[in-house]
Amino acid sequence: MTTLDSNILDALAERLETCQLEAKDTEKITNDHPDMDWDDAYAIQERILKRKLGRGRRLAGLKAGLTSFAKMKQMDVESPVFGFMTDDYIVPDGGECDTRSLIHPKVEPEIAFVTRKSLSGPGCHIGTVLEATDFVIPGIEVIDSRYRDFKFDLKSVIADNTSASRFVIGGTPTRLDGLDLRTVGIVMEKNGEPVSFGAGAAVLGHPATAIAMLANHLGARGQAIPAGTLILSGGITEAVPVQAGDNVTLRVQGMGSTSLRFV
Ligand code: OOG
Ligand code: MG
Repeated sequence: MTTLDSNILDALAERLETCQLEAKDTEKITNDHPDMDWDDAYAIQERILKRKLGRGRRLAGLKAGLTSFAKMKQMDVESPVFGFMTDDYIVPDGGECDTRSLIHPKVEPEIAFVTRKSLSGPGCHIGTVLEATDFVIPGIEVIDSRYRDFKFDLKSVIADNTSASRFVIGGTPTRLDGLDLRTVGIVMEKNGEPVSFGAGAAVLGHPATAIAMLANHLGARGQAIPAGTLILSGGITEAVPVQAGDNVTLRVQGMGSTSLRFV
């Protein structure tokens, strides 16, 4: 049950989406609404999605965030969050990302899943996810909190669609048969220098756990993850700030690489 009035939820969605569209920051919304609850936060996020779909945008994927201890520690929060990406967030592999449309972008190395069967909760677990996965592929998420100095609490960041702003996937779509995602290594490079290192297990012990948590989260709302959905499973390491001129490449063991350039 939401606690905020429907007009207030609409106004907060408009405020946050306008910040995104105009690349301007704002104070975290819990400053004005300290008693808002989780349902309010997700209701605001859902209204942002409705605004975009109403303008003809298409859903491009779903995401889990704050799924690694490195990320939770970096952002000083303690549990995963879920969000969405629309088609205008897609950067082609090797393509450009215009920093003028962003506030203070950071990049995260992630493993993206694509499902071949629908996943629903409650009761979804890593086994269900592995069985329903078509392939995994390297992905770099560009996050860009609409909150001043990237400072927020969990409810504020959920309402702000978990800072989602752009993403790129590329490399080799890889089947899970015989692949242990826990020990798959990753290296992210900025301008040719390695800046982040990690392995799949950094994400909740196994990145598929993040997908199961998303299915269970949606299940509690009467929704499911459809077959053919792209899902970002969450940053393996801390996010790294970027600016115009930066080139970022993510290499994932056995899965090739994906990259983008900031202009
Ligand atoms: C929230 C989004 C975090 C991830 O992969 O952990 C996220 C943030 O840190 O701004 O996308
Ligand atoms: Mg992320």
